[in-house]
Amino acid sequence: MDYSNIDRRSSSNKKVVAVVGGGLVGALNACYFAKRGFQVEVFESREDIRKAKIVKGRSINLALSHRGRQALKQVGMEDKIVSKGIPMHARMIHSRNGKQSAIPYGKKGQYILSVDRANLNKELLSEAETYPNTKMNFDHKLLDWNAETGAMTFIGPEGTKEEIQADLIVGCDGAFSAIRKQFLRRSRFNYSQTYIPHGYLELTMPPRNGDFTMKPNFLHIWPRNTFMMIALPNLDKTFTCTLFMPFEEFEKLTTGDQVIEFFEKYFPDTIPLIGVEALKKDYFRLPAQAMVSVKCSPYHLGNMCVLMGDAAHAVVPFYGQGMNAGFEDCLVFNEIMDQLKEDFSAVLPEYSRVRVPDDHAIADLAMYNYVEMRAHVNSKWFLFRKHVDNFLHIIMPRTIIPLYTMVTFTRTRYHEAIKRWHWQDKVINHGLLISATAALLGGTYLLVKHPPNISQIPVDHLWTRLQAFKPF
Ligand code: FAD
Ligand code: EGU
Repeated sequence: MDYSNIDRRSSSNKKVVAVVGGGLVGALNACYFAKRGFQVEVFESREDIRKAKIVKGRSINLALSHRGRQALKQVGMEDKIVSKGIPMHARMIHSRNGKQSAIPYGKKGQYILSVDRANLNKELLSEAETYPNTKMNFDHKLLDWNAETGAMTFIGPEGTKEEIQADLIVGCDGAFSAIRKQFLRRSRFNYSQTYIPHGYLELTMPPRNGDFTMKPNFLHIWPRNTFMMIALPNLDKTFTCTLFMPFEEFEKLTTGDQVIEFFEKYFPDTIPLIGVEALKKDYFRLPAQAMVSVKCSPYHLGNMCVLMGDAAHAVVPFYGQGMNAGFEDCLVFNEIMDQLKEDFSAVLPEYSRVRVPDDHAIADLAMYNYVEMRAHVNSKWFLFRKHVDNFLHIIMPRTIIPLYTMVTFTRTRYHEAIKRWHWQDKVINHGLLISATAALLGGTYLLVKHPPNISQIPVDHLWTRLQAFKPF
């Protein structure tokens, strides 16, 4: 086998950064390191998606919110991405009887964006390539690397092995990270992964007469406890629906007719919008996909390697934060690079110290929301909870801020958001306790002050009633 040995370390005065994985986080990271003047090499196992005919991704569109936008802004990409996103100002809750209710995300300027994953990835790769100090290596799959020497082994386009060295390895190779494998062999590295019993399946709602079939500027939700569907709009006026349900339920539906029967029961309003024949076909196009939650720590290995994005923290998608958190990783790392003057031996441990608690917090929140939605969130409950949250926020705007608001529309550190949420719960419970006590005391006072005249009820009447009461 042809074995090329290329040491790409510090040939010039700037260090070489190898970004492994050219997905969303890898491509954004390439921009960050290139902007700082490093020699950036991106290694991506797939072919260049800008040239690919069929793009098989994990989901077609994603919700982009404040954290992700801030990270894009830092490399000058916010406007470009936002201009191709579709604002979603509210959720649209679909009840089983077909009733729809909108619940705004916040005030007028508070909206999230539906963005196309493939387009976002392409734009970020092209942006990274505008820097002369970036080199893209597609069709390069990392096989393994040596944590002692830092040497990485890739399988190149012709099936040849290439060994490559860099000054810093940035592992952005997703939930099943090959870079992370070497971390697992180290002492004092913590790792856990959990597959949830649910899978997901994507279905497309085509346009009708050249227009959207549902209102476009909403995140459409069909909450049905263990079954749930979500739909996000696309620029081509389609919606991508994502059906979440337990794998064992997916397995029960084996024929087109069973699928229609199932949809008639749970999502009847979507059948004419997807189309009976399309639904029967689309449903079986791909098997349901699994969802995994991965937590680990630390995120660095010596002064040589660091993990970001799903490679560091795969989260279940029930907060719409996976990519946003991954993008914020890049932003936080960049802030620390400024503070510690690009000294990797100081930056890497500091990044782990700062970022682990926050990424673990969003992993926990997403899992908590999954459990919560599955346990008792139908459309009535969802509407009720959001109204209560919004009401409390309106009467105490500075004291009570809904959790999703802190997560989605601020850069409040995720772990601080959880703390504040617990604190708010206490405030609300104290408020309820005080109200209840006040009601009790007030009631007692009124009873003492104005005692009701019991003698008005005739005693013999009571006696007859008691005698007539025969429990057996
Ligand atoms: P990936 O996107 O997985 O990219 C990893 C890249 O590394 C890929 O290009 C892969 O080909 C490459 N790679 C892998 N192994 C190797 C190797 N050995 N050598 C070289 N390259 C390699 N997040 C949100 O913020 N909002 C949402 O609305 C949202 N919705 C979601 C819905 C669903 C159904 C799912 C499953 C996820 C959702 N997410 C969402 C999460 C989001 O998809 C991920 O967090 C995001 O894609 C992570 O980006 P990444 O670059 O870290 O990993
Ligand atoms: C799941 C899959 C509504 C895209 C969480 C809300 C999601 C997304 C919510 C997917 C829900 C759930 C929030 C946003 C967003 C809500 C959020 C979830 C985008 C708490 C493409 N979630 N998602 N919460 O508040 O903060 O609207 O696949 F149904 S965006 Cl599960 Cl804000």
